Amino acid sequence: MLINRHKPEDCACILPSEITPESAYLNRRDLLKAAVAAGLVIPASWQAEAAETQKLNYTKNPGFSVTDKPNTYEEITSYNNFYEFGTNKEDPARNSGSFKPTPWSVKIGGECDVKGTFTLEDILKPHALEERIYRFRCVEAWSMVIPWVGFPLKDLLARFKPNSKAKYVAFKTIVRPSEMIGQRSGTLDWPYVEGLRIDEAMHPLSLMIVGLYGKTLPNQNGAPLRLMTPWKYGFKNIKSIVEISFVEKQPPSTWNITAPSEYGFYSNVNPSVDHPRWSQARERRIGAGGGLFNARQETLMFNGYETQVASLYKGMDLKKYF
Ligand SMILES: Nc1nc2c(c(=O)[nH]1)N[C@H]1C(S)=C(S)[C@@H](COP(=O)(O)O)O[C@H]1N2
Ligand SMILES: [Mo]
Repeated sequence: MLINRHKPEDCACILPSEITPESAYLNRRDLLKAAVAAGLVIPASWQAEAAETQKLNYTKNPGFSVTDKPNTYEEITSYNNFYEFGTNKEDPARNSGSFKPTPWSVKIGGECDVKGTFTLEDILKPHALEERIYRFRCVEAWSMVIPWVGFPLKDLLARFKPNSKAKYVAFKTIVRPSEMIGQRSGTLDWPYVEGLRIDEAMHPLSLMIVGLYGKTLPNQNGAPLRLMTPWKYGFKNIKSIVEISFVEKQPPSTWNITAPSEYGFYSNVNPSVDHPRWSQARERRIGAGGGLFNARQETLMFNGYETQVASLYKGMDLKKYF
């Protein structure tokens, strides 16, 4: 999402001068594993971090899953965009080790009958978790396939009884500069904010995500709660959500307010509408053959979810509402 410096391709090209010795990449979790392997006695405060991700109970939902080969856990958790922890792809894994996703609560408000602040446990309690393997397409023209664990956003939203003025849903990420090094500088206006039209939010593909590969979310992927709308560019999928509100007017979204000519509110994956500085026709699947010239594949309309979501945008000029 770099604004001026790079073509999207460049974001993934590591120059020899940028290669850091492996030891510099070791995060607390890696150190912990190394310590355990070495038979060292680990202080209690560190042991808590060993249990950072926990196993979840869920059922697989093949009807809502693609059959593409999923990316590895390593790929999904080490190549991230989460500017609260830095702007490079490896920063979130490296810098999020001391972020505390528990305890957590989410404030619900706006045009709805049921409002208040709910603990994560309150939020999750009535929902059965499922695994869905979704395609994921970043606006920077790379992609992954990710086995998420979550539950339909519509089931959560319905509990708060939105009223007839609830035309959009707005989301906010936590602001915690003491644990989020990127928030100590003004790369973006914090908090990161996003929004969906209410019918997009209520679409059965829209998920609240709490895990991946059967375990709770690692911090770098948006612990403990993040959004997933697989037909939209990655940046719509706001991480570490602390506020959800129902609103009448189209809410602000971080990349749209940062660079409105480059990132629209809708942000639907669309190979025929180019970003002003690069083509969106193709994408580089992370992990699919290494090197600078690794395989690119065609980007599909609505990221391959066209039959499910095209009706949401009937009659809209998608070049104007990009
Ligand atoms: N709060 C917050 N949410 C965010 C971002 C961010 O910087 N901050 N980056 C977005 C972008 S650009 C992408 S591509 C995805 C990346 O999600 P992943 O790291 O789990 O693959 O998160 C999105 N959600
Ligand atoms: Mo992205």
